[in-house]
Amino acid sequence: MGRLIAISNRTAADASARAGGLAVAVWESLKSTGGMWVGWSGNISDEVPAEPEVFTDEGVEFVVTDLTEQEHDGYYLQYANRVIWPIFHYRVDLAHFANPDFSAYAAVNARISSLVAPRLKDGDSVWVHDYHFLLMGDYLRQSGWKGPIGFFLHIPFPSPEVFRTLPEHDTIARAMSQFSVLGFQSKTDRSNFVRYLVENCDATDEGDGWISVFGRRIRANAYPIGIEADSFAKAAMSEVANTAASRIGRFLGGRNLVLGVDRMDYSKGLPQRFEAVGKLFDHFPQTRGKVSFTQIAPPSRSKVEEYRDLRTQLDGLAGRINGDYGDLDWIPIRYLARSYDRRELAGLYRIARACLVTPLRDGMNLVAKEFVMAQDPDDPGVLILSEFAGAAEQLSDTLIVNPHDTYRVAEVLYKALTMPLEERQERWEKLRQTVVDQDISWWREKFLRDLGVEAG
Ligand code: ADQ
Repeated sequence: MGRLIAISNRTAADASARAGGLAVAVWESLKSTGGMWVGWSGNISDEVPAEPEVFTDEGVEFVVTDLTEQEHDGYYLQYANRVIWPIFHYRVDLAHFANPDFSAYAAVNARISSLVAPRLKDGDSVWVHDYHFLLMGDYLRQSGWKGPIGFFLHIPFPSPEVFRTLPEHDTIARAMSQFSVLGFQSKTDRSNFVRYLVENCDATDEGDGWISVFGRRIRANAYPIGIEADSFAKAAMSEVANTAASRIGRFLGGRNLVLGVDRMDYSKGLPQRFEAVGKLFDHFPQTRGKVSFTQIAPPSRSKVEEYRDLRTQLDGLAGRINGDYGDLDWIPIRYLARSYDRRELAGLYRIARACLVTPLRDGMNLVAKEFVMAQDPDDPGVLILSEFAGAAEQLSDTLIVNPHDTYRVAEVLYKALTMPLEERQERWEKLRQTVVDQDISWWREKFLRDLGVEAG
């Protein structure tokens, strides 16, 4: 059996990083094949290191390298996070176009590829992750590697009209066509990619996932990512979860909890969500004093200007809504800009009457699935989910909203808060079944099977 070689911006070289669902899924596949994981060490050094750091843990070989300040800025902060991320999330208005950044992005793709190529052996399969490494297939092919290369995109793939706003769209699409299997989160993302190839590259969609393009046959499919469903359900009943639930319970004093949990990112629709909660109190005055909304959003990418602006905007909105509606003994909106342990989050999900998962665009959104798994079957809360999250394709039995339509979101939130127990249970049971059936192992096995890898 050949090895599996994973490439991602960050690896789980540090055992504590193996806690999340994705890291666990990749780690388990690598362990079962005696594989290798290649990526950025997370450190910055003055010069390009002559050699990567190489070490083995539980039979998995890690190959990680520092980036120089210039590489980190051009590849990671600028091109990946200020060009690809906004455009792939349909925020062309937030993209910063600057040519040298693409060179830095391409150079880091090439450098990581040069660490991988000499270590590949016949029978190996490569699995590249995410938007940081869209060019990796091309560089690996240039090095002479003819074996399978899979690629999974964790974020949306935009419609061809939006993708074409990326000045380097042609180079990127050609490079992506060098992968053997391309995985997308949703059917919509997959069809956007294929439509681009058909319209711009003379590709043919042969059906059953096969595309012929540039004289090659490649596969492109939707593989919606899942969570460790059973383990999350257990986490929600742990001691740590109970403690977190009783702490917030003391604050709520019998009021209903509406919860939001997101990395702080403009794709998550947080200002619109705050507006919708304000409209709930405005148009449904019977909810005043009876409902508290808590948004948990740890800052991310705070070196990027747009993320700092978002924080300021949210502070202003929460302040205004609390000023307008709050009372001596009631805070309508609470905003906690910090991280919580996964078991604590699970406890908060479990006690929430409703969860607002309303991104403007999201590849999948794992919070939606975590919320479902954390519920108490005797009294489940209600998930309100954006139609623009990849998760909406699988979780169509929940309340689906357009996050831009804030008045409607307020109405749907009211509906959730007043939904009879029987309806909540019926909807939840269907959602639970889907999240359990299509969990993280299902996702990994489905992708690796198409790549031709037998991994446990
Ligand atoms: P993200 O954009 O990070 O991931 P998401 O899928 O929601 O979005 O995952 C966030 C994870 O972080 C969840 O597991 C959540 O529990 C955790 N988290 C959020 N807030 C937290 C907090 N305050 N404390 C601790 N943990 C917190 C990208 C894509 C998504 C895609 C995933 C996986 O943008 O669309 O679903 O990758 O492919």
